[in-house]
Amino acid sequence: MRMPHMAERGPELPMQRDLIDRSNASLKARLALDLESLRGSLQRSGTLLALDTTLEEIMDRVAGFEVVLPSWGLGTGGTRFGRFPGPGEPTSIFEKLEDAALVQQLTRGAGAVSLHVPWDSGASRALSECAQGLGLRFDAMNSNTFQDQPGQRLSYKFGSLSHPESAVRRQAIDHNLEVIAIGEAIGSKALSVWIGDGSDTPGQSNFRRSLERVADSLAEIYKSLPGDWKLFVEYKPYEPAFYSTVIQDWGTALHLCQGLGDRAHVLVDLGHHLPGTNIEQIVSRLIQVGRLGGVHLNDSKYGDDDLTAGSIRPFQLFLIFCELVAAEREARKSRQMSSPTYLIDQSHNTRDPIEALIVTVEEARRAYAKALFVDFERLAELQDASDPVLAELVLKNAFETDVRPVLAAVRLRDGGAIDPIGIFRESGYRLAKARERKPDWKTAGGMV
Ligand code: AFD
Ligand code: MN
Ligand code: MN
Repeated sequence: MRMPHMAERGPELPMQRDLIDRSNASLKARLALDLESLRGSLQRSGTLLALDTTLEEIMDRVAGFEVVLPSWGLGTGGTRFGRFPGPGEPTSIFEKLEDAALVQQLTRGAGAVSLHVPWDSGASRALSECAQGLGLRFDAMNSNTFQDQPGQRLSYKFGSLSHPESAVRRQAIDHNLEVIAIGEAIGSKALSVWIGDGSDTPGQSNFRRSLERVADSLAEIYKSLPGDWKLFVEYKPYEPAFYSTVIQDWGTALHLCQGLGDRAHVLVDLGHHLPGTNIEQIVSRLIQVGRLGGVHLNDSKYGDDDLTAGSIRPFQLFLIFCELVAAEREARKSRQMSSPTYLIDQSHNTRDPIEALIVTVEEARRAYAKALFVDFERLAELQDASDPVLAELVLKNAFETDVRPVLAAVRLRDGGAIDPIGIFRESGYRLAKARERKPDWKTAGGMV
């Protein structure tokens, strides 16, 4: 008998509750011991006392830390050489939401999804209902003017928002307005703009004219932004353009945002930096000028922007979160900073996307939790006393705290899984989906 399609039978949570409960029951006792041993070691070292906090308070903060799942990260991505989709991958936005809900059910740290238009097209009313039923909400919307779509009137080959011809710019602007309209219908509150505009050879385009044109195009979009929306401007040093990118770095993105208005913010994609860049300092600068809108989590070894967050440079990820946590602390006092959006932006080429996302939610929370163990007051004293050795140790001590029991205990407390990957494998979810879902070789992934 054919299983009714998700869109037909209405949403229900994808993972059976008793499977999660059974697995948790078998691991609970060990987790409790691990948590107590961490508490003991934090008490012996005086860490909790110095931070004037409790493990429970730390757990509450971690529970409040959520990442947004990218719709394009739920299918197998690809490289410019090809894509190797696996059986049971989502073939529609509804099925992507189902998979996202599974990640959320197991991790309890990923209650929102970010859509990419036109990769994710579909009836918005049905979409809202489906998301609501699954306990998900929609975060920032992404427009796409870095590809030509079938039947598109004018090509983006030589640019979109910066194109020398006004008709092409108009088309790209209109697309962004359409994305805002879709977002409004489903409760989103932000538009993320990333453009591939740039040049492949010196002389191909005029640096200043291109930037002016992007500024003008963005101003048109900003004018139509609903009052309670934000505009995120993302930068990238190269690719797909290999000589120059129009919005190539945070300076250019900041310049654009400052020209637009208060609701324009810079989006920092961790992989969009040249090797060796001090990203934590960039994050700090943007916080300082009140323009950090969000972070796209991923990692990079060479010039890529799609490896799992924290997989290559976990210490750097931790340092970035230190800046964010420090700012959060200060903002709590002054009630200033609105928290940035934390979104995963990875392409999963050889791993199961659900597993890769589960691991990434954990990585992001791990870096955040470790940053909560930094004694910022002590750090400030050591900085003022010009004591680099002890200052570094304050950071290293926090970084070396094994927060795994905290993360697992938070998941357990919130109804998630102590061992999400184990349960996912045991459930045979993919296999079941492979029978139910029709393979679609064209399903968009993160090919960019
Ligand atoms: C690509 C870009 C950029 C953007 C994403 C979604 O490199 O990171 O955020 O597509 O548009 O990965
Ligand atoms: Mn990105
Ligand atoms: Mn990217």
